[in-house]
Amino acid sequence: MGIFNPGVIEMPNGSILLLVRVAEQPPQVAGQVALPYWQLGVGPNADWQPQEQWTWVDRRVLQRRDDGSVRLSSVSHVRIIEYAADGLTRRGEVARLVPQEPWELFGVEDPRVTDIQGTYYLTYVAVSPWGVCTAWATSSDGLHWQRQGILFPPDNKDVVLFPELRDGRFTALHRPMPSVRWSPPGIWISRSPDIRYWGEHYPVYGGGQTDWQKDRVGVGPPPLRWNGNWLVFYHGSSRAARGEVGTYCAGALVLDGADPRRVIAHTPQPLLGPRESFECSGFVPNVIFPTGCIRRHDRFLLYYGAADTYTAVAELPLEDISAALRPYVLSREEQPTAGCNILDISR
Ligand code: MAN
Repeated sequence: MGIFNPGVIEMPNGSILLLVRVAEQPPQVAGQVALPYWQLGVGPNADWQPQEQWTWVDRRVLQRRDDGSVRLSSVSHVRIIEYAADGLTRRGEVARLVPQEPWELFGVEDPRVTDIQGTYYLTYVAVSPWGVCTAWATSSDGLHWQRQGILFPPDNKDVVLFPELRDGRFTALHRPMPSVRWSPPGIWISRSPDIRYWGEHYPVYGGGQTDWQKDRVGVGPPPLRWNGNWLVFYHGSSRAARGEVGTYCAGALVLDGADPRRVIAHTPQPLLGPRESFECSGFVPNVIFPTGCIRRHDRFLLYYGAADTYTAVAELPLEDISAALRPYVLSREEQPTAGCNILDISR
């Protein structure tokens, strides 16, 4: 169905590894819905159930009528593809990560990789009857991964680790998704002395006041150093009619280097919105979902999923990002719910 939302590693020898999400859908059978899962140790499989018992939430998600439980319409695994140092010339597949744990039964999705002191830390979405968790794995070479279990319990995704420890602590940005909508799902920060036990939770950014990011926001690639502060590329989605997904665009935040809970600057307009045909049509049209980034002198290569179908890359000159950034003027107390319209809390 698609190959998208890539995590990126720049190897010491200069080559680039893309960890891409491969999504598959089972064949449709008339009068039935196909509910895919990964048969552990075997491969992708599906349950077929009577169509009248299920309804579509959107193209990605089905909901059971009697108890409201949900299933995905596709099941994903990760393939690791090696590219030349230009980040564009494909050499070939070098490894795979397929579901193997009970919390990965409905797929592994949206890998992000952070290099921390010479170890690669992979955070990825693990979907199962337990819900949408973020799990993690480590590697010294980007090819062989040791699974480490669940990092954040459901529902939580868009989890990235900072590449540096601060006061001896790991820092993560993540996006909890409570089922009760006090405000649109926003980006939080947490710290850990050992990456296993997390605390010091604090909301960072709730989508600002602009329409393109009013439905939800989530971090893309790991934070990058930016003039002593942190540059964070993220996605924001607009509110959509029921049954539709909305438009996903990429923006950037600058977080305070001394206190990354504080947003210093943001991009009121998207840096990158769907425009090309491969971004505007596909399994989920109008999606730009950044997940990896490497720096090349005066520009970034931003890797992203396009329309939940393709893997794409955009060159962003540093000066264009500088020009798009504006001071973030909301007080810290206002930030978490900045995307929430208090008169419209029905969603
Ligand atoms: C969710 C996830 C992503 C996906 C976007 C857009 O955030 O399922 O993997 O790319 O939606 O559909």
